[in-house]
Amino acid sequence: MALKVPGDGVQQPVIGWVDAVSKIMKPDSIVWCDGSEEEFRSLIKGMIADGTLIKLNEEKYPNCYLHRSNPNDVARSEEATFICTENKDDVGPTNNWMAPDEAHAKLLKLFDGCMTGRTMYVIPYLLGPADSPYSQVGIELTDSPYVAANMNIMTKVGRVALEHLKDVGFVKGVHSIGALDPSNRYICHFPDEKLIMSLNSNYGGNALLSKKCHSLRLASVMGRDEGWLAEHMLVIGIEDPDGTVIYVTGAFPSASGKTNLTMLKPPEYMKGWDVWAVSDDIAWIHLDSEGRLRAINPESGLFAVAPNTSPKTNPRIMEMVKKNTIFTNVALSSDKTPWWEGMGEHPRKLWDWQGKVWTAGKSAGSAAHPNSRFTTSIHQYPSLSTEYNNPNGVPITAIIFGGRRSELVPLVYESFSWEHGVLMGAMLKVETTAAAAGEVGVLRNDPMAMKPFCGYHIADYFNHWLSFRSRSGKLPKIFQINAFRMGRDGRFLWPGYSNNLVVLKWIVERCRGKVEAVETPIGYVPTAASLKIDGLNITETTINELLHVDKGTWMDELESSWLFFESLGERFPIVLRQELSKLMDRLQESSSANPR
Ligand code: SAT
Ligand code: MN
Repeated sequence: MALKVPGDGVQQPVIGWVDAVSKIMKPDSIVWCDGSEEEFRSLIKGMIADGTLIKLNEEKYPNCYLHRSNPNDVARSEEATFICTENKDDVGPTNNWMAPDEAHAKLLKLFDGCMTGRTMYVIPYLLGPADSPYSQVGIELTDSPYVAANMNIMTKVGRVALEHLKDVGFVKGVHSIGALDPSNRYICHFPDEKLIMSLNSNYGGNALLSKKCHSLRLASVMGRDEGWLAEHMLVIGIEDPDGTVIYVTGAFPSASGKTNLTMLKPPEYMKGWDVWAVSDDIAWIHLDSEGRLRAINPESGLFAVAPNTSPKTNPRIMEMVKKNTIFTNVALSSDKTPWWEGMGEHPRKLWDWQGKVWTAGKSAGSAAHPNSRFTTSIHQYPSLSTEYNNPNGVPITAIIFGGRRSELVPLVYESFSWEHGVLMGAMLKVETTAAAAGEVGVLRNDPMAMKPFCGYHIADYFNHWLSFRSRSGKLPKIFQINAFRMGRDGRFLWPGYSNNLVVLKWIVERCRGKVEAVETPIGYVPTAASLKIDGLNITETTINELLHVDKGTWMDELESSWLFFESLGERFPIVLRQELSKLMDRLQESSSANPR
């Protein structure tokens, strides 16, 4: 099939590459995506016609759709994800490795003719503001109209990308649904070629190649080489009652509340405070000429977890997803509205995420898949930061690490230094969630929430973080938070959601030197009084429990981190070894850990 190129403005390297790939994939037709509304509607129309999408209630959820995945394809497939570099040592023990030649040979065979009978969509996308020096272009070739429609929401598709491409190169992404065969599922990254090849999955993190594959795995390697950071972080502006806004980033593992924190609606009792969203998942962070870290959001949309979002826990998100949204693997009520666990009262009649009739108390499992998602434009969010599109990004005053820990980690604490903060991030362990295939609730090392996303040796990544110390005297303060600590009765101690603004307020005030803390062996922990606020319904005993630093369990934690660091071999930075020893000494010297 001869390649037809639309109008002018498509550069020769793009044409040459699309032509070469199409000769292998052999699609019946090729559609160049322009990112228009019209194109989106036509993709949707086609998918409704062939059953890929179900149209939802137009009155209650205008322009909203439901997609049901193949049950074998509902989360990221980490075991099928590879980094392909010449030298195996460069990917480290937290990644799967495959030699580039072997990967190319294997994939060439599998990709051969895989788009026969299908349309190949050419999706030029821009990540980041149109006029930013930090933005990047990628082109994804896919046979999935679901991917094409989602990319239209998640990125800036079309001419805007091709125009940006004039100055720089582009990341190449090739994706095919194939036969959705899990035994031949591959998500391969080739950092040296700026190439991604993904086959046999149609799930977000495996198939929307702009997201984890480009914005994190490949971009993290570019960041290492060029002196910046690509992070699995939210970015928010926190406004105080004086109207001053400071920006913070937060690294939390998948499905641990990043979107909820980004879209937080202040509680009634915190008049004058607000939270402005810049990013809910990914931050590209560069040093500016004055030595400040500045973050941009490469994405234009959200692909976020639905369960537990409700008018009570997060009214702002509920409003946002009521129009122009694609839902994936949620349940469906008889009035064709979406439903998920934690949304509120259970409707009388319901179809589960696979389309089977579901009855509360009788049917097994959950009605919505625990990793069910919604895709929606970030521009629909009413509290989007006015700085969202600032080409220079927003200046970062604090970095927060977080995640799910039912014990050990206090509600919030601050590191003593940049190096100690990097250790805090490196030691991050979290309970696994449904965002990746595999067991849920298992504690695993997830340094900086980047375990599944760092495209190179994690010890080199720690070194890269440490290198910022010598490059700037204005680095952000580093904190860790944990809203998931449980009491002996197995219940969450902290009310979470909008109340998390109390924790953010403490962080803001620490950055301004306005609030006290107790020096403990692990870092600066708030005094109970500094978290007390009229309206926050929690006893002082519970606050103390949330802030408790237990010497014995911390010693166990350090030992297990030590083992993890040992497994990283010689590349593990000596500075972090020293920080860990210092932390051990401080704990050993203390009688009980919280001197209060
Ligand atoms: O499925 S994604 O990888 O896009 C989301 C996540 O797991 O963080
Ligand atoms: Mn994520």
